[in-house]
Amino acid sequence: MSRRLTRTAGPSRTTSTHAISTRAASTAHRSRTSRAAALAAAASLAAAAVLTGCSSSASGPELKVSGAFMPEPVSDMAAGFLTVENTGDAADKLTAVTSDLSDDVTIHETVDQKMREVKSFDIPADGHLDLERGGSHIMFMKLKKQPRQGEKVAVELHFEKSDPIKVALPVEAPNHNPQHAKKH
Ligand SMILES: [Cu+2]
Repeated sequence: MSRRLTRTAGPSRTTSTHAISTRAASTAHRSRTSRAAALAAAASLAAAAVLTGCSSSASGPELKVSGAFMPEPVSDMAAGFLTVENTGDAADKLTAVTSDLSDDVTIHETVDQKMREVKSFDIPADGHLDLERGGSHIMFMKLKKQPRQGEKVAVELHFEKSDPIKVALPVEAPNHNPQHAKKH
């Protein structure tokens, strides 16, 4: 297998450029106010719930995907990047990604500028998972066709708890990097 590929893009002499962001591990965005509001709403709706058959206020992961893209591939493999935000009160995991583009799609982390496959990525409660250049990413091997800039690649994200989410990755320029502006 040819999975153990070293990164060749970018200046390999410098070591600090592609440091992995640790922000994903922190749970920066806590919003207790919305939970309090939800509890109040749930209390006032308790009687109504009897009529509608609703269970108590929903809890669990609440996932939303943003910032997805794929740099135009320059070989028969490609990478995908995106952010999964979890506004729910329970953690989830990204466990797999599927796509018509490839039968060999895996999720990779990057350690010491080398990437390796992982079984899953944590998506903390009130937190987010960032797949970004120089760090964790979706890996597409043995592409069935060569997507071009301006096209979209459909993928389906699979999670431990949440239902799958379909995402269309816009294909951007090979060197596209939205993270570039915010220096680490
Ligand atoms: Cu990879």
